[in-house]
Formats: sequence, structure tokens, C-alpha cells
Amino acid sequence: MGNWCCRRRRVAPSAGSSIGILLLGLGGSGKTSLAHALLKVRPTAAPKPTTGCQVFPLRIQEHHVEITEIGGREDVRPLWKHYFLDALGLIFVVDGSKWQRLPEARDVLIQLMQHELLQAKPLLVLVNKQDRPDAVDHLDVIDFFNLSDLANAFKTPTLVIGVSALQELKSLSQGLNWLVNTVTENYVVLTKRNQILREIVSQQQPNRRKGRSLFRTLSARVRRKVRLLILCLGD
Ligand SMILES: Nc1nc2c(ncn2[C@@H]2O[C@H](COP(=O)(O)OP(=O)(O)O)[C@@H](O)[C@H]2O)c(=O)[nH]1
Ligand SMILES: [Mg+2]
Repeated sequence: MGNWCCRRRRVAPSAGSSIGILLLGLGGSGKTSLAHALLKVRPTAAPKPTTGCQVFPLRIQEHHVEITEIGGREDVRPLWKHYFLDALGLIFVVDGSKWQRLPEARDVLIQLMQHELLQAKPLLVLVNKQDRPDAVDHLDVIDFFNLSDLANAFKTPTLVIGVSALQELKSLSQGLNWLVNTVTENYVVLTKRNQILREIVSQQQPNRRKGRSLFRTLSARVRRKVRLLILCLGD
């Protein structure tokens, strides 16, 4: 009962609670390398492909953040949806040096943005491998993915930046700070939506129609703040 009262009064992540962020993208795009860069881990060899999921705990400002990477191979992607509900934000990594895979990356990102359990949750798109001379940059990805329209259509607060897991960390840290700030600004609404969705999904909501209408009202509160931001590498 005590816990229940605390949860009801909470207006921001309480001490000890953590913010769940999903780290997704095609296999080989650099998810593990970026997580290592954020943790300031310097691996001696290139990471092995992630087949399951791995959790990276981080402290951003005063918040505990848990970044969950799930493998991006095609046969692993059907598992992603099981993690959507608990996430409050999403990082999607695009391999900027693999322009041949951009259409596939775009289709996968669109599917994520339109998923009911992810809609309106803040999204950070990292266009990785900017150290490679052949890499496309964040502006190319915004253009090719038509991200402005997608962000508006799915009412998703979105930031797109170019990064390199192997070189500089400033833009990466700026991006993550933006994501965590955007989640905390919308924390009450996002956690309430997740709670309602959990009830709808588990079919415990006695009146599912009422649950869905409350869900839409809460979503609209996040959606009012929607905008697309662009930061350049090295800004
Ligand atoms: N040049 C370059 N290579 C990178 C970068 N990030 C990751 N890689 C390499 O890309 C490969 C796949 O990286 P990994 O982090 O395992 O990708 P994941 O499958 O998305 O987790 C590895 O050989 C990494 O060393 C980057 O920013 N620049
Ligand atoms: Mg990996």
C-alpha cells in the first residue's frame, strides 16, 4: 500500500528507479560499440554479434538509465516487441557506411515508430560510423527516411545525429542527454501510458474501451511537444 501511494505521487523518476531505454538497429550497425563508448569501456577486440540482449547500466545526470541492446539480425527482430512496453525511450542505430542497407534500416525504423507500444516515446537516431569516408550523414538519413514526416505522423519527439563509436563522444553524450531529458520531462505521462498499455495488453482492464481512450488522451499530451531536432557531428 505504501508503495502504491508513492507511485501515485511521483512526478519524476524517484531515487532508485531507472529509466529503460531500448537500443535497436540492424546487426552490425554499432549498437554494442556505442554502448561501450558511453560506458567508456575500451574493448581490445571488435564486439561479437549480439544474439540475445544485454543491459548497460548508466548514470546520466542524477538518473539511473538502463540501456537494453537486443540483437539486430533478422531472425532476432521478432523478439524486440517483448521489450517495447517497459521502455520509455528508443535509440535506433543506422550504419552510415552501409548505404545498401539504408532501405532495410528505414523499413525497420518505420515499423518501430508505428508500433502502438512505442508511439510517442522519444526517439534518438544515431547515424554511426561517421569516421568512415564513405558514410552518409544525419541529413542524408533524415532525407532518405523522410524522418520529419515520420516524426509528425507518429507524433514522436525525434533527434537525429551523426556519431562515431570509435572516435568522438561529445555528440553521443549530447544525444543521450537529450533523450533522458525528454523522457523525464514527459515521465508522468509516459509511465501512465505504459501502465494503461500493460493493463490493456494483459486484458486485465475491466473496460478496455475506456482504457484505450485514456491512453489516447495521455498520448496527445506527449504529442503536443513533438518536434524534429537536428544536431551536427562535433556541435
Ligand atoms: N569504423 C567504424 N566501425 C565501427 C563503428 N561502430 C562499430 N564499428 C564496427 O562495426 C562492427 C559491428 O559493431 P557492433 O557494435 O558489434 O554492432 P552491433 O551488431 O550493432 O552491436 C564491429 O566490427 C565494430 O568495430 C564506428 O563508429 N566506426
Ligand atoms: Mg551488438
